[in-house]
Amino acid sequence: LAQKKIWDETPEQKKERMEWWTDARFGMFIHWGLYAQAARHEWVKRREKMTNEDYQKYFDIFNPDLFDPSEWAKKAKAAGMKYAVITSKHHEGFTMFDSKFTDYKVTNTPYGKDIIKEWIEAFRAEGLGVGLYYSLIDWHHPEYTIDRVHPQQAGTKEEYDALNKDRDMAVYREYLKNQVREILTNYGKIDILWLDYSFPGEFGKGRDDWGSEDLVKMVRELQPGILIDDRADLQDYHGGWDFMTPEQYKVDKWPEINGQKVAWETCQTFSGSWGYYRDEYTWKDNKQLLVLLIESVSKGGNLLLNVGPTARGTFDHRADEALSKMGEWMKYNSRSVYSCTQAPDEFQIPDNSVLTYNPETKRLYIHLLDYPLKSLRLSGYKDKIKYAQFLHDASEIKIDKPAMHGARMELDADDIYLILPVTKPNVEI
Ligand code: JFZ
Repeated sequence: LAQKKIWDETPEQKKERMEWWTDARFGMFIHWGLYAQAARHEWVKRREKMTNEDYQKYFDIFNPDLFDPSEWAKKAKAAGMKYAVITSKHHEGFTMFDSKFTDYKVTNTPYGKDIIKEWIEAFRAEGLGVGLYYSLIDWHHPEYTIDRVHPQQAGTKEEYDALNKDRDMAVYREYLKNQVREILTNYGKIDILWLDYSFPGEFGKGRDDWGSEDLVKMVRELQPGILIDDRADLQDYHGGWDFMTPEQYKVDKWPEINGQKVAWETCQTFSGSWGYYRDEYTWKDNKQLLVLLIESVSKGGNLLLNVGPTARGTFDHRADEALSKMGEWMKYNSRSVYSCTQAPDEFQIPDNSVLTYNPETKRLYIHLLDYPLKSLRLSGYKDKIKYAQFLHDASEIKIDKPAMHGARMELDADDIYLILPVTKPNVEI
């Protein structure tokens, strides 16, 4: 079966279009909307079965007086991130940009200004790539057919149909297309479009509900350089998407489709929810976050690490601390991240470590998750390594046989040993 074509491009052209992003490896996700005020998950409206009337209070008082996007951009940059993606509209249906097609928008709240415009200008000014998340799902639009699990709880197919008899997805489809056109027309060059999400099935929604084929064609015409995620249900379309988005779980190996390795980006939260959640205490520690980044790169992928800003427009102190820790590590170790990817198979992975590799410089980076005592055995590395050094201070690491006075250990002729100082250098992980 021939693939349907949305975009004409050779694999080489695609690789070139995506290169800044595959080199970048590390970005910031930002989930921000009215739900930041509830401060208990971006799905709060659904979880607590709130009606539009219940939710209205968040619209009426939205006023993030401390919002300083240039401060956010500086923090992202200091953490080592090269791009960022912000929610221009999440499932709640509220637009953080000025739109001609709705009144349910930031410019009609007490804040009164176009947050997306301010955000894009500030992030661009710091040299970061800019991306816009746009929710396909919409819990506010009057023509969007209510999804099965909803405040009004349609259980059976009949109940579901009855609930939606006066709603017309074709009208919503047009609305969503109009808004995507707005965000890709009014703010200059946009690097990434992050559509979210499809859930095909009897009660589900997918490409036909969103008009994905049409939508993505328009996106490519408006922004030929843009990168699009894979959540509009267009897997089988050439040009329908650019990267896969495994979420909140670890990837075992570089994902493939028909034997071809595909570009991917995992998005991850600090604490579990995406929107600001004041009372959530399941925060990942610094090492876990670093390992997420390193492991992603080691399997050819990117990490999009999420911050959920508060309703006043600031980052939670726990997010600030985590970001600055990442930044400290990146200051010394980013060379093992940027432009790096999975190491060639000829390099066996030592215990408790992760390998990354820069194919241009042909440098191999060994990330020791657990610092070994005195030496590191590299099985089968003989004649493959010319020189070894620590990354944080560029000090030489001798390649030698380990000191084994009186020991009767067999040394494999293909193995080499890195002779390490006893004391672990004072750097993160
Ligand atoms: C979606 C959103 O519902 C969520 O609020 C957040 O924005 C996140 C980034 O994306 O959640 C999803 C979407 C898709 C899957 C899981 C959660 N999925 O395909 O497994």
